[in-house]
Amino acid sequence: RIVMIGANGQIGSELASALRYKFGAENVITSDIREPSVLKDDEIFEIVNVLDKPALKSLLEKHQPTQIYLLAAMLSATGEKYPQKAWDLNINGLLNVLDLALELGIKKIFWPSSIAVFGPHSPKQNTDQYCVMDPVTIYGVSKLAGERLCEYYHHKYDLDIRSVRYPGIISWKTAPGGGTTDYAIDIYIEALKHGKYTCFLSADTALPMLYMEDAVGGTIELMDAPIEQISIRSSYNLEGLSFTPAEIAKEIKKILPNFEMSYVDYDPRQAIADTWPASINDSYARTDWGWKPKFDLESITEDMIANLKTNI
Ligand code: VAH
Repeated sequence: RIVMIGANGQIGSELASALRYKFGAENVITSDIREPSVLKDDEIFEIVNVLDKPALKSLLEKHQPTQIYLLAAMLSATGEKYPQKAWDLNINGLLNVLDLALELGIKKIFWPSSIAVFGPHSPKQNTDQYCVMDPVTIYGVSKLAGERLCEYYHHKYDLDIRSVRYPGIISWKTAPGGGTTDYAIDIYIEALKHGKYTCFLSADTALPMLYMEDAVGGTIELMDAPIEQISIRSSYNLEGLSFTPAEIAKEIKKILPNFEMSYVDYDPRQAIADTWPASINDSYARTDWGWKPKFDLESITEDMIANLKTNI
């Protein structure tokens, strides 16, 4: 049985659907700080704040999960507006989960890190699993510290915590949550609604990205892998593809020929994106548990536009 914390977010909501499909809705208890906008009859949801340790403990004691998925976090751009809150949620939320898992004997945990753990002195291209990491956002700092905590709790207490460094995630089902990579979602919505988009990152800003279907599939592959195959206990590098705003605009124009792209003069998110890698070396994930993304920019663009058309 699974308890997922932060189930209303961009990744949590789609990961929860996939887990319900795989294990049955009765075995997936989702939670967040407020009710989800949609909840089907067979879906189980409870309101809990991951920072309220007693409340979290009673949720876990009530449902007796064998696995916890912790998706609650404050992302990069929002984190720069409220750095103390971002640190508190991202780190103390993780510590509450780790310590309660120990106390209640819950062995298996999924916790996402991010390519935001890399910084200005990390290699820019094909960034390695192990390299200099000097994150400049509080989000990246909290995810790097979180990785260290996860590795420590694994080696000290034998907790089976598994993690991936998600790149920018592209999806159409839920609105993005305050990230620097959100332009790669907004652009499709704006292209369909208004035929144009003013991008907050410069045309040549290449970033590592991943389509939601690949992100969810990869996460479940990681969690399903036999424990002896897991060699990374900080967090696995993961990439679907890398592209620039100019490249995604070109791909959209193949389907919407009248689409017009323009760029803002400056946006604070550019300063964040400039410290992140352009592409990631995810060879450990490929070797250890068979990671292989399915979507490229062409199939992402087709899928996004087809689905958004029916949902806008
Ligand atoms: C963000 N979408 O932009 C998240 C992610 C690598 C980017 O961590 O903050």
